[in-house]
Amino acid sequence: MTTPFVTLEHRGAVALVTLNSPNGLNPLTHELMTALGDTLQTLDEDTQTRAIVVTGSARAFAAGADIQAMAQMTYARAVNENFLAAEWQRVSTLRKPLVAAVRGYALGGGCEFAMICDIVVAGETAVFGQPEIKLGLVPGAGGTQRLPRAVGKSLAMEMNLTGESITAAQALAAGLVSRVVPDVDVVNAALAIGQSIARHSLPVLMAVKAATCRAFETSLAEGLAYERSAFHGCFALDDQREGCEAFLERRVPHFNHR
Ligand code: DAK
Repeated sequence: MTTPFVTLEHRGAVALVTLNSPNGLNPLTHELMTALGDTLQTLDEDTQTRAIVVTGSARAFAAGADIQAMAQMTYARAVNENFLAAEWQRVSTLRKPLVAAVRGYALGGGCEFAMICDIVVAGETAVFGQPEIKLGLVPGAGGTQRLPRAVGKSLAMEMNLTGESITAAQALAAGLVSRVVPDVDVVNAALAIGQSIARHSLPVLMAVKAATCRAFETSLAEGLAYERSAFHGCFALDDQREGCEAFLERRVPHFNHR
């Protein structure tokens, strides 16, 4: 399912989705977001796919929402048409693990989309920022919510209020990304993480993602109760029995994703 804006490749149970705008900056236009949403939704429903890697070009993961479209936007249209909300809702509610492989600019919605992903791998020259303030805008897809949860209040405030970007090294130190690798190795590093994820049981992977995401949305007591319920629920799966038996028999488990 390759479109002019999004390229899709399959590497076994790992899907590689590449944002693909002509100048490599990947402005998140309506067309690109629709193609991305269609692709990710299809992969989320595909039982053969267990992890998804999303990347951009060497120049940019994504340079944010389409400033051409926003330059002409009015308050009435933004509210009445629920501007950007529906297409972003689709990419932020996926159940499968998403790994972002970030090279170059991840700005505004580009940084926010990386934060929607579950794991972020960055190239050494990657740049993360929320420059919306320079456009007279508040970040709209998590810059004021996911960013402080990821990097803490002080750095999030500095990024959101100044609009200035941070480097990959700063992003690693702050916890925005899980690792930094040479630019040329970013996609392969993300694919390797994807392969390491994809060897596990699909329903358990989705349960782990759901429970971990819960940590950012609820109290500790409620999150722990959710986790305990998810843990108990695993005993309904053949894969739980297989995983434990394989350990005891000193062999590799063969999960059937049931
Ligand atoms: N949109 C449209 N065009 C863009 C663009 C963008 N985001 N970014 C770059 N371009 C265009 C430039 O206008 C230029 O077009 P031409 O003049 O060639 O026609 C071309 O791409 C090349 O750009 P530059 O000449 O500027 O290239 P440089 O290498 O010098 O600089 C740059 C690259 C990425 C640093 C720079 O282009 C830049 O700062 N871009 C803007 C980054 C930015 O401000 N992004 C934040 C946008 S606001 C929401 C969901 C999402 C959002 C909000 C709500 N909901 C769910 C409600 C997101 C909002 C945003 O992302």
